[in-house]
Amino acid sequence: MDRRTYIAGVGVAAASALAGCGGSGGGGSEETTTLPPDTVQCDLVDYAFRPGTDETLTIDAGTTVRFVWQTGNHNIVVEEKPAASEWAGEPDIYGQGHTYEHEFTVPGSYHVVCEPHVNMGMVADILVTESSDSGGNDTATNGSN
Ligand SMILES: [Cu+2]
Repeated sequence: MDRRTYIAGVGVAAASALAGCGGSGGGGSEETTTLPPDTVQCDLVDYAFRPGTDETLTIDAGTTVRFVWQTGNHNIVVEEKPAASEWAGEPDIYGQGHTYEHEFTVPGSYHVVCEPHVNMGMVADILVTESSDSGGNDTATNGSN
């Protein structure tokens, strides 16, 4: 009888010990920086748009740009844009960590500035090209003949 009680006790202890080390040994937080489809990221960092300042940010119409304030005290003021575009930018000044997204639907050339840093060259050119699926060989349009 005593021996049976002892064995039962060991069993419980072993089970709880197994449960205790049940987790996978990783613990590394895998940071997902994957952007949604048709989205590109533009960092506002130091005194530049990256990309945009040193090189024109070129995207297809229908692409969303995610602007990320990697440093603080920036805004986005639209100085030039296609006539059909109603994009107003992000004129309020935000601190580090702010994000702002805009889907560019109107093809053409855009020029934006960061007002606090325009004198330091913080400007960007964005070129929106016609979406690649316009004028493609779409067989669906060839229905009846
Ligand atoms: Cu700025």
